Amino acid sequence: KPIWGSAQRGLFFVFEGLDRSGKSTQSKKLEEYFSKAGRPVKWTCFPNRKTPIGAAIDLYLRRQLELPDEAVHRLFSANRWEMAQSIVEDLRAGTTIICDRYAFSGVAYSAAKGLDFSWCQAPDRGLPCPDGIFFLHIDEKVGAARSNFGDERYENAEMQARVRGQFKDPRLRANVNWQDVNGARDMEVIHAEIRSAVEAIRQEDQVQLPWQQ
Ligand code: ADP
Ligand code: DGP
Ligand code: NA
Ligand code: NA
Repeated sequence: KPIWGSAQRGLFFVFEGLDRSGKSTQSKKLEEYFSKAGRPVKWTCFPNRKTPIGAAIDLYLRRQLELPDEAVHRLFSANRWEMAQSIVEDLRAGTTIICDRYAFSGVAYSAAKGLDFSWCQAPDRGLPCPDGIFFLHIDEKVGAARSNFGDERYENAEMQARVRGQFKDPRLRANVNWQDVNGARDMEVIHAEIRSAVEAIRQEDQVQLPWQQ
């Protein structure tokens, strides 16, 4: 029985953007909005570093493990696939899922390292498709002013600039409900805008499209 099209199912929202664009802040605010309203909700994130595959990804990001770019790309995708069934079960049970990063980061970060864009999309095809993707835009200067880079792989200006370029690729937005959000404003203003977009999505009860068909 397909989950899509059921009025009772939970909704699946994803937050995307560069490091420090406000994904964690905004995704947790949206979770709080749902839970305060008594609507069943779960917050999650990718990479999920708590699974065995996630543990390998964590070592890789902390530079304690070296892997070819292709191999780590497949691990990030597998990390989403290992959670896919529980996401679908939660949605079916009526729980809304709010997720900090998803397959869009997967493609943007790996393509930024020079891997072929459609090769990067392939392993994530068939994953549960979000009802809405909120892409938080911030320019380099705003990101740099928010805090210093950490020590993890990818946390440097050159890589972030390349990821920024990849996130502009129209193939990422094709066939999905992509919502561009100006992330350089007051966090409550951003939250209010996202909240109304979420309620609009709920009321529309959209017909669901598969991921990147
Ligand atoms: P991400 O999850 O995208 O890396 P965070 O939500 O952790 O980003 O935010 C990065 C930093 O910027 C945090 O210190 C956070 O408090 C701050 N921040 C988040 N949103 C805003 C905003 N709209 N304006 C100013 N600072 C913000
Ligand atoms: P975070 O925990 O949100 O800071 O993410 C950790 C880092 O991993 C961040 O720099 C973004 C990157 N990342 C997230 N998902 C993927 C993915 O699927 N593939 C690749 N290559 N990088 C990813
Ligand atoms: Na990070
Ligand atoms: Na975050």
